[in-house]
Amino acid sequence: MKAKNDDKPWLVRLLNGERTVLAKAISALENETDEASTIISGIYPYIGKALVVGFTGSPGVGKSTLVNSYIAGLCEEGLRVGVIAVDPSSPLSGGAILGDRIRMAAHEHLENVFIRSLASRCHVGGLSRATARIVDVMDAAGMDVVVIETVGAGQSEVEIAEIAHTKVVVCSPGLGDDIQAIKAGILEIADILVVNKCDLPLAAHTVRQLKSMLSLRDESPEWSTPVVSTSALEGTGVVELTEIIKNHEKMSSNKKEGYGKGKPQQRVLRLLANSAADEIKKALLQDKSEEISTICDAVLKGEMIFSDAIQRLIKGSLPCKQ
Ligand SMILES: Nc1nc2c(ncn2[C@@H]2O[C@H](COP(=O)(O)OP(=O)(O)OP(=O)(O)O)[C@@H](O)[C@H]2O)c(=O)[nH]1
Ligand SMILES: [Mg+2]
Repeated sequence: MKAKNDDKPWLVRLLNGERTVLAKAISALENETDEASTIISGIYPYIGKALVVGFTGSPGVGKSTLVNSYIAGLCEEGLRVGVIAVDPSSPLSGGAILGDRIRMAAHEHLENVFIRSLASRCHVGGLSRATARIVDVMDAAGMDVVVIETVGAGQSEVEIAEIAHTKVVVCSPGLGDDIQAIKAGILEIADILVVNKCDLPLAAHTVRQLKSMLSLRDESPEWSTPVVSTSALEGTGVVELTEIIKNHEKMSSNKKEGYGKGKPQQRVLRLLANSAADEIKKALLQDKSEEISTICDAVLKGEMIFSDAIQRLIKGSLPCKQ
């Protein structure tokens, strides 16, 4: 490995897990600097080893506290863990960045944990891409597990969930917004449902409610979504959750398709597809040709259906198809 990268001393240091190099690489990817593309090309031969776990759920359900307990257990097993905390963009939750840092600070001194916060407001439209790249660079730097924490509120969270091998949807007891948010679609992405704060009243009721909602869902033959009760504050249920995450990972690794560990092809395809989409969009927006305005006019007049227009634009923007 070393000989191959003699011309890239930064890559050798990154692959050895040097924190300063990893931090710099993440910043370059996050800000899409000129170095970003060199970093991506450099790390791709080395990805596909980390297990990627997503924790999502409404604000305040205890995701950070739960992630904290989860990674403490992983560190005790001697594993290296990367954490990406995607902060809510709402100004109402502006304190979350600091809150997350403080709660996770207990691990900061541990050489085996690397935590990075990403502010979603800085990544309009590109949050999932930034997150995917940071996952990859943490993976290349030798993290055994990469945890992504997001607030389950919109499309970007669903996209981020696609990056994770195992999606943990967290809610807390009660009939409030959490259940509503879950009903609104987050349930669909859950591999594991957690009712956190099970030290509070109504937890058992919420578990029953979720189980009955799950019974209406089409389950895959390989995996029946479990509902786990935890109290991140008291540390109960976290060992069980860790075991279930491991089992889910084992199950998805055995599948021929999907995001099981060791299937980096899917991740490269996603990266290429996203980048290709960006390129096509850029080319189309800069294209002042007659053909483009003819297509737009035809759509405006109702003479061409949307899907046909898209097909023509895609074909026209790919040089190989011209
Ligand atoms: N009673 C109880 N409180 C908890 C538990 N887990 C977390 N909390 C509390 O719930 C509050 C929110 O916890 P966080 O971990 O910040 O929740 P979060 O989901 O990460 O919040 P955001 O990142 O802002 O969306 C804090 O005051 C925690 O101490 C639990 O298991 N039981
Ligand atoms: Mg949090």
